[in-house]
Amino acid sequence: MVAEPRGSRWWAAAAACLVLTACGEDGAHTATAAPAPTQTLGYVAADYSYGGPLTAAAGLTRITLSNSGAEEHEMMVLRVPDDVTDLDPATQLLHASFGQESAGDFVGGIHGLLPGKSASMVVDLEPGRYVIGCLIPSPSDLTSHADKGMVGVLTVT
Ligand SMILES: [Cu+2]
Repeated sequence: MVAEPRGSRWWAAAAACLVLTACGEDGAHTATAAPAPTQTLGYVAADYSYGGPLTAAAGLTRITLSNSGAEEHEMMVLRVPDDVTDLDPATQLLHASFGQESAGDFVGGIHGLLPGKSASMVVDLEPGRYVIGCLIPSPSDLTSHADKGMVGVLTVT
């Protein structure tokens, strides 16, 4: 009769110990599994353009975007296929957004960034061309920001 509660406490202590050990191992594993970006590219979104670098080195990259405009903005990052000639970035972005596979693959995006806000994303940039752009339409005329010039080509080497 006396041994039973003692046994329960021992099991409770053993279980707590196992949980702590598991947490420690899991935390260490998470820390080593996520490599740090090797560079940061900073952009400022305005109505209707981006300020920021149009060339970069390949590698894991943090991209930051700050919205200095009066409208909501985004930055989509589209890897352009190497065989695309006569690149028209706004059209390329539009075709890719409609799922046209030949237009390329999106590697990242920051969406719905309100005026005065900032956000960042991490993308793995391989050598090549990337279209950066914003397809949000202006409330006044429903024209996409890309069609108003908020689009660019980032060349990665
Ligand atoms: Cu925009």
